[in-house]
Amino acid sequence: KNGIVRPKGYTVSFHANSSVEKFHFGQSHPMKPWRLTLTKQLVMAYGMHTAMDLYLTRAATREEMAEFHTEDYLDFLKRVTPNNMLLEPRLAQYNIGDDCPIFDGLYDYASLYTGASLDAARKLCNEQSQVAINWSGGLHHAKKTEASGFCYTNDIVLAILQLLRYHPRVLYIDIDVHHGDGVEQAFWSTDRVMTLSFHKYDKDNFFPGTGPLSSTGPENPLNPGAHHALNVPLHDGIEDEDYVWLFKQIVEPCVGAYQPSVIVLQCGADSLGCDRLGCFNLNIRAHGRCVDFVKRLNLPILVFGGGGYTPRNVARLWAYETSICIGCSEQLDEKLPAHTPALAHFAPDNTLFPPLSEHGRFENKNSRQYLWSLVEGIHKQLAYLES
Ligand code: VJV
Ligand code: CA
Ligand code: ZN
Repeated sequence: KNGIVRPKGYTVSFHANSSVEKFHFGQSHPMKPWRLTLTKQLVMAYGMHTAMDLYLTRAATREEMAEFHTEDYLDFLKRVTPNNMLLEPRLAQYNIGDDCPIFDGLYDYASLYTGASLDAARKLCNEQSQVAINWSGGLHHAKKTEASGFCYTNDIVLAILQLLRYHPRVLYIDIDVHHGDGVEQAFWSTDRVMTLSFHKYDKDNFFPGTGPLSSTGPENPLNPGAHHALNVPLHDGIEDEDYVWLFKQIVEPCVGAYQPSVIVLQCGADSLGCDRLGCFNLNIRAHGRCVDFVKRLNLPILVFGGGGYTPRNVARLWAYETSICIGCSEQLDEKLPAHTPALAHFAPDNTLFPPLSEHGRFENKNSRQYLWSLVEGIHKQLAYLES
C-alpha cells in the first residue's frame, strides 16, 4: 500500500495514548495537547505507522512517579480539582498559577504522558526498540515537589531513572527553546547522566532564567557531577546554518568524551521560527537535521516532544522527525497528503516545510564570534572529563 519499508534489526517504536490529547489547560493557555492529534494525523496520513511498532501506553502508576516526585506532591496532584482548589492551602508551594493551572483531569494527564515515556524507556532497555518515540513527553521543567513551566511531572527524569538500571551513562540533549532546568537539577550531582541544553538565555527576561555557559555542575571538583551539566545559552534569532553547525560542533565531542550508551533527545518545537513563545528563526528541516545527526550516532535513542506553541508547525515538525527516526524522510512528499484529516490547519500552502524564518520576527543577535566562544567553552568543560 505504501513504499515505506522497515530495515531489518532496527525497530522504531511509537508510544502514545490518545487520551492525553483531550485535556485543556484553559482558555488561551499556550500549551495545547490537541497538537498531538494533529501530529498523529500527519504521521498516519504519510503511512509512517506501518513502519513502526505502535504501543498504546497505560498511565504511570503512583509508585512509578514516586521514584522522583514526593508523596506529598503526588497526593496534591491527585486530590486537587478546579472545584476544591480554593480550599487548598498549598497552591503557591506547588507553584500552581497561570503557567501551571489546575484543570479537569490534571493527574490523569500527567500520569498518561509519563506512562508513555516509561514505556518507551523500557522498550529501549530490553532492546525491543532502537528508537522509542513519545511526542506527548519531554516536560523538562517539573521538579521533585513542584510544577513549573506547563510541566507537572518530569517524565524525562523518570525515564532516565529507568534507563540507568541498564545503562551506565545517559546523554540528555534538549533543543527546546527553554532551558531543561528540571532534568539538569535532578542529575546535577551524578556523572551517570550528562545534560546538554541549547536555549534562549536571558536571566531576567526569559523563562526559566537559568542555564548560562558557566553552569556546568557542582563547584566541588570531588562531586562526581562536576562538569556533567552543559549549557548553550543563545540570543534571539539564531538561524538554520548556525544552529546546525553549533549543534554538531558540540554534540560530537560530547559523545566522544562521555561515551554514552544511550541518548535521550528532547525535541521541543518552540525553537522553530514563528512559534508563539519562542524567539529563534529555525526551519523544520534544520531542527530535523539535529535529530538526524543524533540518529546517525547509532546509539539507542529515546525521543520526546516538549514545547511547541504553533500547533500546525509542531505537527509538521514531529511528523517529519518521526520520518527521520524511521529513515524514510527522503520518501515524504513535501505536499501534505490530500487525505490528511485536518488539512485546513495547514492551508493555504499545505506543505511540510513552510518558510518559518522569512518574516524575520527576530533579528539574529548571535554573532559568529559569540557562537565560537560557546563551542570553546563547551570544549573546555569536556577536557575535564578526559583527566
Ligand atoms: O515566563 C514565565 C513566567 C511568568 C509568570 C506567569 N505568567 C503567566 C507568564 C510570565 C514568569 N513563564 C513561561 C513558561 C514557559 C514554559 C515553557 C515550557 C516548555 O516549552 O519549555 C516545555 C513544555 C511563559 N512564557 C509564556 C507564558 N508563560 C504564558 C503563559 C500563559 C499565557 C501566555 C503566556 C498562561 C495562561 C495564559 N496565557 C492564558
Ligand atoms: Ca533547551
Ligand atoms: Zn519550551
